[in-house]
Amino acid sequence: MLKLCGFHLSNYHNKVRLALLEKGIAFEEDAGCKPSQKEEWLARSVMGKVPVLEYPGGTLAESQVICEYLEDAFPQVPLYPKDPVAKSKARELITVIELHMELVARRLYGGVFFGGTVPEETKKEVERDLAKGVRAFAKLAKFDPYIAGKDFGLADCSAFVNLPLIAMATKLAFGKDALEGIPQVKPYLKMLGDRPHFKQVNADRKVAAEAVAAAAAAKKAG
Ligand SMILES: N[C@@H](CCC(=O)N[C@@H](CS)C(=O)NCC(=O)O)C(=O)O
Repeated sequence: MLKLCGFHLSNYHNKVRLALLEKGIAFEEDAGCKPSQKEEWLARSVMGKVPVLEYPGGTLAESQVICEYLEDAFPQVPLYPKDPVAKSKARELITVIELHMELVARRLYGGVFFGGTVPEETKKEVERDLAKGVRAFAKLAKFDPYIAGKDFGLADCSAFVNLPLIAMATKLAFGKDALEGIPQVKPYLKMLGDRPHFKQVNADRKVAAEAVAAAAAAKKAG
């Protein structure tokens, strides 16, 4: 049986969890795994990150690699279009969201979500680089009604976990949501949020966020 290891606050864990649920694949979950550079975790996750998928005989890291594996191994419910060009366009969209938007905005998270500060230089770099990612996203996103076109798919799993984080982090860092110029984003996320599996993953994320906030408050109170 496959096992997804990570935690419910992780956007990348949640992306894979959504793909597993939407594809109807039976899996176990260990939502108590944390990133670590210790040998013990590195033996399971090559970069020490989460998520990791355990399969009989080994582990696989990197959420997109895991999702591609799931597509190949469980083709019954596809999350990519059949047409090679449409499939590549969906992948292009995922790359823009994750590499050119989320990974860029991630440089703000320590400061805006975890009580640190974001150096002015970093803010400037993020603003500059994120503008390019957002421009590319605006060109590629279809909202028809799904992000890559008429059919629901993996690009929607990625968009759902990443766009709200990017919006929230930029609002906190710059006083302006980097996605506010794309008015379709909010209704689109709301539509996805009504899907039962998305509802479940979001509810679990909220519970995890509340637990982290409560632990931080308890630590502060001494
Ligand atoms: N490219 C990786 C990113 C995963 C990632 O950044 N996970 C975060 C948690 S959401 C993590 O493990 N961070 C700790 C670290 O980067 O060392 C993927 O798609 O799986």
